[in-house]
Amino acid sequence: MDLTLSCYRFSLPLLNPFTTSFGTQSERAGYLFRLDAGGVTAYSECVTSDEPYYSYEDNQTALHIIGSFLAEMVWDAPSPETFLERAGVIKGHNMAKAALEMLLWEYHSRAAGKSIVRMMGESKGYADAGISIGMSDIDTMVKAVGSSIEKGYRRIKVKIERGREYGILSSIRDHFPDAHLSADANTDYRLKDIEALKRLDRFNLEYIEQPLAHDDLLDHSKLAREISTPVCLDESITDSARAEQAFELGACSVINIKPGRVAGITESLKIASVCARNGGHCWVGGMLETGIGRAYNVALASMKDVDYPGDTSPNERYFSRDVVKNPFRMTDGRLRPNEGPGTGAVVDESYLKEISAETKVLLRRSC
Ligand code: OSB
Ligand code: MG
Repeated sequence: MDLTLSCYRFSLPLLNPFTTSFGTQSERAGYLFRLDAGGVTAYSECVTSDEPYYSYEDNQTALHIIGSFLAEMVWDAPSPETFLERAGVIKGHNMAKAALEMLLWEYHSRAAGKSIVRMMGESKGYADAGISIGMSDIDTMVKAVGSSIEKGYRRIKVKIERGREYGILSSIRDHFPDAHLSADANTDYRLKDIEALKRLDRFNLEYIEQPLAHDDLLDHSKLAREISTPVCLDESITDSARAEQAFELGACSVINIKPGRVAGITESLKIASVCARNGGHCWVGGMLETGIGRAYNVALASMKDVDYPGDTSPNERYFSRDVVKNPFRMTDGRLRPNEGPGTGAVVDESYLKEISAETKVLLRRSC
């Protein structure tokens, strides 16, 4: 069997710039991966971006780790489990690992003629859709919340930052007293800011996402005891062991699962069951993925243990034209995962070439 692993360096402009407490993103630029073996083709997406602001990984570190270490570990198209055992020798770099782990999930489900959803486990058959709204002036944010509610999104999350949290959330609450609302701080606060966070209790948020440092559990557990708003962790949860520790400490009651952040689908599924076992809740987040990464996220978000609406919005929210020919549509605030085989994403190969500055073969083997 001949095997080829290749990557595309792509960029796609976002319809609207996306502002979080760590900066503004106006395009999605990164790497897509393709595996060809035994007549089967699979695609995946690495969720890193050009800057190491969300986490320490960025596009360059991911390509370095993949090109220099991980690529050779997929020479025989191993199962995701076997790949993770091999990759375990490398500390961290979960986004780089996830790009290949997910590629192997898709490869094996395509080879078996099954959908990735069926390979993952028991599905609800749909994913409840929420939206993540970036920061801008208050009027624009209030309008964005209003139009998202009209479109049928089941949960509205807004980005906040130190000093702007009260203004943003009080205006939104004034206009939409009953909205299912949450706020994502992307690590902008510390325990010394606790008074500002306590003042948010009056807004009846579903949860506040990652208020404190990216690698912290202990201070979150102290915060969670002092505020009535439930705490949701994103950046801090890097694997299922950390998820167990978070529940043991009382650091959170909700987890935002991003397959990229936790080295892929295998660990994402484990985290979902950790949440269920501990009486917590979870949902699937996003990293502004193209239709390739989105197809994995929607499949995961449809799993039975994923019980809250996620950030998995339909493709049209992000790009005027996506790299897939079959974008997700939202009906009644829900997306249906593709039927497959694999993720079911139908990649528009000529458009993918158009948006790619470079294509590179990382591994070619006969086995
Ligand atoms: O913290 O969830 C986050 C986007 C980039 C980096 C971090 C985050 C996000 C989002 C967007 O909130 C979620 C999405 O719509 O894909
Ligand atoms: Mg987040």
